[in-house]
Amino acid sequence: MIDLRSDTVTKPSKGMREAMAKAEVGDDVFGEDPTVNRLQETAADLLGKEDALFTPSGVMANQIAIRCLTEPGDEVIVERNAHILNYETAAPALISSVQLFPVDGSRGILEVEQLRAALRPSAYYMPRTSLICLENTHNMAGGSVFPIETMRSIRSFAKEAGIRIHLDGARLWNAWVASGVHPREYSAQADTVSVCFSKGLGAPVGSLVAGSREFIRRARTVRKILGGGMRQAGILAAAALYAMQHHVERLKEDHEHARMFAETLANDAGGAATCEPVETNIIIIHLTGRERSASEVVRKLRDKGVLLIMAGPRTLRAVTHMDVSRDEVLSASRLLARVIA
Ligand code: TLP
Repeated sequence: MIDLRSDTVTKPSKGMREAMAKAEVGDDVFGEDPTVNRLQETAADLLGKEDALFTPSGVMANQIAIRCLTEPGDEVIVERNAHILNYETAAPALISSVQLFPVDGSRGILEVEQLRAALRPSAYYMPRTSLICLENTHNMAGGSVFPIETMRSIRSFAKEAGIRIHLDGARLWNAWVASGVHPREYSAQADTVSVCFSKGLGAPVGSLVAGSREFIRRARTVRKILGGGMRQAGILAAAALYAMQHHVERLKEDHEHARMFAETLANDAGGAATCEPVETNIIIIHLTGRERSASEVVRKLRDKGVLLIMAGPRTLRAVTHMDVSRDEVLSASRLLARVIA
């Protein structure tokens, strides 16, 4: 099977498994796992934040940030296709008792004027806008990279308005490699930032949230409330450290493969599909022919040995990653073209 459903499907490499096997461990609920501590220090430094906290998932990292940066009854501005709004099971309502206010971005990118319009005036009968969540790269917009200049202007607008910013940087690594902008620069435009090691970087489990020392102190309590306090988690932190050391630069291969997938599809599909511009490792494919639905295409492709996911009734998503080769990506794209042409 050529599995392009997500970059989460990768299996740990031999080198990564060796690093995991050798990891020094301790009880992280007591703060005594040396490998977890090293990961948190390394990531906090890379992200230019005072401290960081290892979490079992990206969802937990995002939800901890929302819980710590809001009060019950607040409103949080998100982009309409954001992961936090669509794929985190109404967790902000359940965990933080907040309401999400979706704003339509252009390829996931929000502009200051839109945020200004979305900001609630101060009135006792209105919710209080307290947080903006941004996503970089933006998953469902097709792996788009948030322009650093736009982030800077959002940051200064938010500061003036007294609103905090959380950055869902599950794939911030891909943004870094594609744009050359250092993660520290992106994360300087937010109060808190989450990153994932289990997507393009190939670790089996693990994400992290970074911010001020005071934020991480509260975040540790919220992680515990959510059942995310782990014990000898150094085995997982070792995979994350290995991933940061060895698997960031190679993301450019995934980006090249994704571009090649889209180009091949454009050549071979005879206008039966169009792709969102490919900036990183995610390809969003819109079916233009009337006769096929996305679910039918997914089924037919599965029979031919290729896995993709549906991103809408007539939209598909393919994601390149370290466990698929150039030839496999090429052949998947040709098979897709054959199914839909
Ligand atoms: N995204 C998954 C699915 O949930 C859609 C994927 O296959 O892309 N933020 C962003 C931007 C994400 O894309 C994801 C995972 C998360 C957060 C959540 O991470 P996990 O799955 O570790 O909780």
